[in-house]
Amino acid sequence: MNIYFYATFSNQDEFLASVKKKFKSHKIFTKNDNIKLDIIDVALVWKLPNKILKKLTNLKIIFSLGAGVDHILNLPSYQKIPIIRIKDPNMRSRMFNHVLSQILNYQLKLNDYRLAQNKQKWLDEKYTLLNKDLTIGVLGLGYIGSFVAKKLQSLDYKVIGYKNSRNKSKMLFPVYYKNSISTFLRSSDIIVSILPATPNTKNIINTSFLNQLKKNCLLINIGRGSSLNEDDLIKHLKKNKNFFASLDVFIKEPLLKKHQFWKNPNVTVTPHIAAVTDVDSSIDYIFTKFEYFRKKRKIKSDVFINRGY
Ligand code: OXD
Repeated sequence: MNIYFYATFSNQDEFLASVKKKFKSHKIFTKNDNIKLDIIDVALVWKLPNKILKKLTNLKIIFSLGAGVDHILNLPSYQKIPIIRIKDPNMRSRMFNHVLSQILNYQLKLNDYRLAQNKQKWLDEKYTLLNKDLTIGVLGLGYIGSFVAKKLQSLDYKVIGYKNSRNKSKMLFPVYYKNSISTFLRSSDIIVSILPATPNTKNIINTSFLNQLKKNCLLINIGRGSSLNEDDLIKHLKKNKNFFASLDVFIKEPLLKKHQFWKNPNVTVTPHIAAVTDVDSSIDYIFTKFEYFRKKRKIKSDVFINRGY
């Protein structure tokens, strides 16, 4: 089969080399190959430009080289071709590690000591809460969110979840749906948002959402920047000096140099690194799905294309 690879990763050469090794009996093309794009059957992409997608007129399947698929669904030339996104246990373990690091940073007040160190100041010890004293609200309980929630629960945190639609699989912690979001927000000490970018999640974290949170809440966003109204958060931080945010995703990435988040002492900015795409395990995952498709000549999208995730 003819495969097209396009990615914007810093390690994309290494990634491509591994793809070539794994798919050794197939032809792999990139933007550096001067070919007619209508010969391509399968695309492995991260942030593919629309002008390329437009020319992939015989495409049968698209693999997203990340967890999210908004980078495909938002392309004007995308036409309901099955999409398979990476569901990689290594990716969700990394996501969990990132979330835990941000929770502990806040819970143990480690930033205060870091700031004091910058001034060579020996701070008095500060009282810190135990895991069992903290309620963590996980917003979005998909492949990654449900894993993060379960792991946090296994560490004794009180976990609650929020989902838009009722889940068939039973969760071992309370899950709130649709209109019960207020109870979910008011009960949480920490919110972890792992929402995909869809029309329903756009700006969901706005002034009304933030006002329902505790005044000293920590908001962690590792889903998509579009779910947070950044201006509303800036206003909220001005009024609530004990409110904290740890943001890994933004409306515009890279975050603009002049953005107020950079210098806000209550905001931790990380550059969309909560989980890098793991070269080996993600290629193994893609290859298994690819082989299925090659043998059966068809595959079901593992994305709800109409819902956007
Ligand atoms: C993503 C990813 O979808 O990094 O954001 O995989």
